[in-house]
Amino acid sequence: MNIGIVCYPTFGGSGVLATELGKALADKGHNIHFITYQQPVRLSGFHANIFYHEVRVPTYPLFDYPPYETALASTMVDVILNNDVELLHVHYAIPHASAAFMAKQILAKQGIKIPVVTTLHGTDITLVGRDKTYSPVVTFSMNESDAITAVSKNLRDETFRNFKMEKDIQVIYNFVDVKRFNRKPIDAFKKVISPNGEKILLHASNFRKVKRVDDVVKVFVKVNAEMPSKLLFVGDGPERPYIETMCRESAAHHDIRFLGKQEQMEDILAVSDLFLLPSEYESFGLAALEAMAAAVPVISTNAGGLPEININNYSGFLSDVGDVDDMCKNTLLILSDEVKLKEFKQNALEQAMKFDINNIVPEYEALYKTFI
Ligand code: GMT
Repeated sequence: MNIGIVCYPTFGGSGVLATELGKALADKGHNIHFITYQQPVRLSGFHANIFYHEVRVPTYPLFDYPPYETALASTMVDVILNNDVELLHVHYAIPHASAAFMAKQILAKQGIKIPVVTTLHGTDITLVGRDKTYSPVVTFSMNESDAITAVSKNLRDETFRNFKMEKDIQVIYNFVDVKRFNRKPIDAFKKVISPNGEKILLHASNFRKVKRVDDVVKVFVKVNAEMPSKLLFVGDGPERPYIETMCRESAAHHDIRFLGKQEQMEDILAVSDLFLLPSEYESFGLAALEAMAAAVPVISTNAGGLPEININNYSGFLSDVGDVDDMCKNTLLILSDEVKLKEFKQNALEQAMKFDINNIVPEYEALYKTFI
């Protein structure tokens, strides 16, 4: 098949998932055309079946806001016409679904029918998309898609609750390549981070308010007072300066490191003992799944789709949003007992296997085949 994939090229979960999907489909022999404004971060190296088409948004003195959506729709039309693309798969509704609708209409005038699959990822529905500034366009363009998928049951339900849907929504979960994430730790790296064998806790996100990164710090400060431990932060975003200040002023500041944006997550996960994700909401929690694939148990909230992935008292623990004491108690429970830690690590890996790339990608292929 010849598939066009539209996504955000950044470190966000939707872009990561879309890129990994494209790579997996290309490995299976499909031709994949990425249409984005920048090379996606997880797309590197050469692949015979992968093509990258950059959306250029020319500036003009009149434009305070260059019309990205118009440039995107025009690029979609151009790529489809010149590469025999048979289906467009857009990730994150805003503005990709409405741009796809526009492209579809332009092509229909030329007698070309292009099916559009829209995958909802989370904040496009639960935060931004619900805002009345965007809601009418998001509702319309979702309903005009030929198929809609959501990354968890919770996100599907949230979409039905918040939008006037005229179409069914298929749940296709996020996935992970377990083989890639289940790595041996690099001893030298571990030694640098925890020279005396301290337990390593990890948080990775885009440091937005919805992630409640301050709760990570609160949990760690309590844990650190009870046991020798280190905290690693991966990622960057608007809350980071505030979080860095909070860390500096805490009693645990010597045991906290900010690694910034990282591409080799698997190497960092391989040396980690526990992953913290205290989000206010997660449609799925791809970062938690990647941790579990590296046999790292997860301490998370029970918000959104997280209970569909992280199983309480099995692959980790779930707490109410903001219940820092409970998260601390659960962290200590896992980390202070080597037998328990080993058991949780094994469980986390087993749980991740249910979402392995080889189980989930065929679901997308089957969906495409209903249109092509
Ligand atoms: O995690 C983020 O904030 C980025 C965001 C995105 O849209 O890029 O991620 C969302 O999509 C991921 C992939 O489907 C999900 O695993 C994340 O849970 C979801 N984030 C939220 O719902 C906050």
